[in-house]
Amino acid sequence: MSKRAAAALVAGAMVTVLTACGSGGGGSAAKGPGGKLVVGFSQVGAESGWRTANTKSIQDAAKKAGIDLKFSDAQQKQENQIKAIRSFIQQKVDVIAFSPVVESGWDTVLKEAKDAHIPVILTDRAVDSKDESLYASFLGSDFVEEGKKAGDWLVKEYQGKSDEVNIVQLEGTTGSAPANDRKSGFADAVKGEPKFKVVASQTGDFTRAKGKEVMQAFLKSQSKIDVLYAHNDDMALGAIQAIEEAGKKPGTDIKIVSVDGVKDAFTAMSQGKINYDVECNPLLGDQLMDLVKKVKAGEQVPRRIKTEEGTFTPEQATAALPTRQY
Ligand code: GYE
Repeated sequence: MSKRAAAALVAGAMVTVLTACGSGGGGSAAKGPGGKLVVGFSQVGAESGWRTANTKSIQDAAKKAGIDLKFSDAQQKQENQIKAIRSFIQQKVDVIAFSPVVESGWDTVLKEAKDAHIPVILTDRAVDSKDESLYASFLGSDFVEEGKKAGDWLVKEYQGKSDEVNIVQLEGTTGSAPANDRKSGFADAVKGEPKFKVVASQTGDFTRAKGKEVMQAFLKSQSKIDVLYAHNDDMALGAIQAIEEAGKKPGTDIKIVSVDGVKDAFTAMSQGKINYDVECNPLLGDQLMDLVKKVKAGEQVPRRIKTEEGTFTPEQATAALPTRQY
């Protein structure tokens, strides 16, 4: 890089710092009891084991960091999240954090927060807003990468075999970042081999009940299913019940690859019912509280912070089970 380009970059970074100061230093925010920082957090809901672990992590971390957390559960509805954010703005919280249930439709309310000089941090899921000044940072997983890891496993599992592989897919919440990205990452990984056919794909809304219901329908409508790809463990666990009730063996008659890596899925893996699990780490609380403090102090923070995560075979899951936190 030339010296001039480097200087331009530094200047750009400084503008970002100044902007962050401007939006973070609202100044008039009402302090919580004992002068604590007040954070409004809008959670997606309580749809999965992953979500429960994520909520606990955020609540515990806030307590530990001495932050007054105003927690709101949106019950998987965008309108509830928009209402919660508006109420946080009215209450003049110091920082707003939220995990957007879907990717689109946030610009108006984010602009309202910006106009009120309240910085916003996205956690877990992203928004598709073009205007990057609407939020300070996004902390969460790379969902495309997760989908790719699931697809890469399948490619290896069926290496050297030429028969058609019929795949059914249980998608996450329609329009959500993890559903969109896990679908595209997976499709990308298997697209080089025409033997892989996604014969049915439908949303199970990231829940066990819906996962079971949709799998029951797949089992009725599809004459041959070789593989289930579930966008999260709860849907995979629901589907396992449907497969067993249909008199088939999950993990053997139908191979299962899933995402999250929650304890219940590891138990199912130790029983041979799930063949591969891609980890998605819900324990974002400490990192989030750290970010909140920095943003409020007007410090420069990275625009994107990715969570580190791995993958699990049944043997690895069985070994990890006794110490798994979620
Ligand atoms: O995979 C799923 C949850 O956004 C990463 O949401 C999260 C997803 C997670 O309901 O279990």
